[in-house]
Amino acid sequence: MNDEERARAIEGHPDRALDLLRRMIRVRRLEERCVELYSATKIRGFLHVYIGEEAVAAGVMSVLGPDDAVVATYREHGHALLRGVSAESIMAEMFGRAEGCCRGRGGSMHLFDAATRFYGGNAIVAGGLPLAVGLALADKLAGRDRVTACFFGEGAIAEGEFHESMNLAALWDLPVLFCCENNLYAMGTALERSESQTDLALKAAAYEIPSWAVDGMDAIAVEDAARRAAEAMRAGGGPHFLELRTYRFRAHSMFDPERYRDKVEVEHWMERDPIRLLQGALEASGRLDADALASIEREVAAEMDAAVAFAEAGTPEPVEELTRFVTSERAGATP
Ligand SMILES: Cc1ncc(C[n+]2csc(CCOP(=O)(O)OP(=O)(O)O)c2C)c(N)n1
Ligand SMILES: [Mg+2]
Repeated sequence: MNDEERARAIEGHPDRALDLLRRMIRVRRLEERCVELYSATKIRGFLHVYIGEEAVAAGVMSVLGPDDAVVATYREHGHALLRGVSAESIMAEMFGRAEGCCRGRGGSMHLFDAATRFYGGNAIVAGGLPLAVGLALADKLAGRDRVTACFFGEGAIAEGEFHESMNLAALWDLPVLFCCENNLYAMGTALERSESQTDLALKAAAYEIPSWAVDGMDAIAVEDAARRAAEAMRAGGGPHFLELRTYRFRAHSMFDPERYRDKVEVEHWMERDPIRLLQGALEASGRLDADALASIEREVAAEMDAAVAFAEAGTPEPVEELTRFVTSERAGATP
């Protein structure tokens, strides 16, 4: 999408564009807090931030309805937030508090919330794909008109689960929106070092799944592609695949010395920061001024302050409860 096309899209739907900006700012500010709190050892364990990739979750999530389902990876704080899991419940989970969305037992990589149909938070690379296929199969068998959006990194493409999932989704015509977040690296491994074919849309095409490559730094382009795919799927068009070309601005996780990519490359991508890109386009179209932006930032800061305060005041999971929920507590379930 060039500048003119983006300006036209903003003119067509100014509220949608502002909403996308707001969504991305919420995700960015949430994760900046997480990084600070990690350094202050309030958050422990692994932490993988999505900073730089926000346009992907913001764009896709805005075309889903409340009955649709979402499956994500361990880089999922933003997906959970935009799906409707509260910042308080996410932050409490990060802190390992009983008030967190998984009672503090999941942490950063395993956010989960059945009420919003947010099915994780999956730490196993490609592990979410068969889950998404199963959810979509259940919906199809029950005659429910729903879409399951499945987010995964390009590293998942090297896994057998990716190929099995694509095949079954296509074979059974299941409404899965495969959203490949291609940020060019799987930990320290560049895509061209692990794949003979780096055009990922071709992989989906091999399974007869309609697939498009999308500028993943442009929230409007992502939303537009996701909307077209979701509409086709709701009309019975079967699975669709989006390759969202994006970049993570930070290290893979908090323990990554980043020896595999040079600063010039990172700076080059940072020039296309998805938040600045959309903010600039909105300003140029006269739909956003400094006051309006400051007011979004103020509201988001208040939301994140409240989330941190909630997590701080939360209760650590009681030690005597640690083995609870290892097995089901439903009546008749074997312990
Ligand atoms: C099956 C499996 N193998 C290896 C790992 C270790 N691992 C964690 S993240 C990661 C890289 C995944 O990269 P990608 O799918 O591109 O996602 P990104 O981190 O770039 O978002 C690997 C290999 C894992 N979690 N699961
Ligand atoms: Mg990757």
